[in-house]
Amino acid sequence: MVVSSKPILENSSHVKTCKPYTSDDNIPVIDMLDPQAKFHITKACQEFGFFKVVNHDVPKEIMTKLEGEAIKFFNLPQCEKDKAGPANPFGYGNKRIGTNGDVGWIEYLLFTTNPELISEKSVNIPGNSHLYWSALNEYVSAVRNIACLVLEMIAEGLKMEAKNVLSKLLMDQNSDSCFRLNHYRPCTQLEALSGGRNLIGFGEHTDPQVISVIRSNNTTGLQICLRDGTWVSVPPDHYSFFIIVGDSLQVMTNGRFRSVRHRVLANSLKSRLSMIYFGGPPLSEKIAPLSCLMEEGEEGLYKEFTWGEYKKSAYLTRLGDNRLGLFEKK
Ligand code: GA4
Repeated sequence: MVVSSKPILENSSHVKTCKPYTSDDNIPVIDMLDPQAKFHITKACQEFGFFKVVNHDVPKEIMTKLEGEAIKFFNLPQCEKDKAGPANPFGYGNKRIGTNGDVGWIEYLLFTTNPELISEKSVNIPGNSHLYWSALNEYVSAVRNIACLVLEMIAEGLKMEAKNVLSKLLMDQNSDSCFRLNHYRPCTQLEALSGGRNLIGFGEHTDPQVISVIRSNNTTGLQICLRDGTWVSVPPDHYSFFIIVGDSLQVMTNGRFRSVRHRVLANSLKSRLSMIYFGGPPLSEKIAPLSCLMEEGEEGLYKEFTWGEYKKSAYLTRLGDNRLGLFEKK
């Protein structure tokens, strides 16, 4: 095994401080009770690949229960947390992300959400793990429902013939979805280490799946990249969800929707806890532009592939790589 002699943080990246938005005026906010929501969602997916969802019906208790369990876990002594690792890919990970050399100022737990695999035995959570798993299962099923509802609204907004064309991929019992709890400790040495620049918590990347649903505590850190390349900070909102368009949805809409690059910067004062559901299709599912969305004579922008093939290729890349580039028709 090759062990780097450098402390892991020295290997991590920094970015120049960017001008953050002071409010979320520029990030689309979708009110799920608005009868026009489906049209606002499709517009947001095209322009940003990202939006915030309010007036959803997920009870706060479902969020706070899992957050409490996650905080209990991340507050355990390091040797206890290590028992749930290493993340390969599922389990507890510390600083290392993936297997290709990415690092960040982060610790996390990564799970599959496949009902046959998500069980108390899949990741060894120390302590009263029963409470942990019940909070996790309850939260995952609530956010899967939000993801499916959003996908159904997208199908309606894009006037597809059946509203479950996209959501059925996540409802399938073989859906290859996953879930992660990310904990970013405050980085008190931030100034000294990075000379006034920001330390990367989770490096910039796009999500390979169809759609991701993220919520966090009230600590800043998440940033998205706009079409013109500007990075903007997303003001956190404890009880709202943020939706991220993934690479697979970009392909299925033949590039109409945008899988958004995003990243998390470390915060020098407060710890950030986020929980993200990544809705993926079954491994054997063909990912290709949906014929019902193609206009006459429109060329598909991507080569044919299954989700399993894309995932395999994605897991060989570095976080910041352009993973879809390999599948674009030249
Ligand atoms: C990004 C989205 C999800 O967090 C994730 C990540 C995965 C991992 O952490 O193991 C990857 C990353 C993500 C894409 C490229 C590869 C794989 C780390 C990495 C360097 C769980 C996923 O599905 O893809």
